Amino acid sequence: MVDLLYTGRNANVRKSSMLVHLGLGSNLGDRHTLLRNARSALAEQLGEFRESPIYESAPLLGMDQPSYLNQVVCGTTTLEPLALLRLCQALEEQAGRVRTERWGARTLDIDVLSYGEQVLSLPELTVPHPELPNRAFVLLPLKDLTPDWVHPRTGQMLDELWAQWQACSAEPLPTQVSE
Ligand code: A4P
Ligand code: MG
Repeated sequence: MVDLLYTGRNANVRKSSMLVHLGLGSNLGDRHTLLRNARSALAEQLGEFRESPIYESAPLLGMDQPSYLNQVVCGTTTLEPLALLRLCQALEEQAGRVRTERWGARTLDIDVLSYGEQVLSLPELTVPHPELPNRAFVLLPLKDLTPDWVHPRTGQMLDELWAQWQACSAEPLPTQVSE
């Protein structure tokens, strides 16, 4: 269980709750089970928890790695941004993630995609996730979950970001897969 550390009245907790989006990715091990376990753990931590369909895609830049499953989940939280990041990292650890190189294959990656309408640029955390507009495996599930979401820094709607991705990206299109 990854909880308790992140609850209670302390500096990690805010008074009002925020809608957050988290991007899940896995390309090592039993990918579906790893995503399912992460979803159940996050469903315990977030209010009004919702999950997108799962998408499969080749690694970015044609890297020599197994293909990825990706999914976006959303929900409300009173955790402060860095406490939310630490929760994500604790779940990555729990899934046996070993960091060898940046962008290396991983059992579980959980990126903080959005934190309410906040724009944050901290040493450990950039929100919205800077690569969000460049990734179909994030944009498509985001559109499935919250089609009216607006990027708080650029003011762009998801349809606009998606049109931009389609016009500019040479990456292969992810396909929706069932569990
Ligand atoms: N960090 C800063 N901002 C954030 C944020 N918004 N969310 C810092 C999460 N972490 C954030 O991350 C490195 C550092 O980023 C952390 O210490 C944190 O303080 P990491 O998870 O340790 O390493 P990483 O995942 O290898 O790096 P990064 O930059 O997060 O890579 P990405 O963005 O996860 O991309 N292809 C497909 N098809 N699907 C994928 O999911 N993912 C990647 C990795 C490459 N290719 C892929 C996919
Ligand atoms: Mg990451």
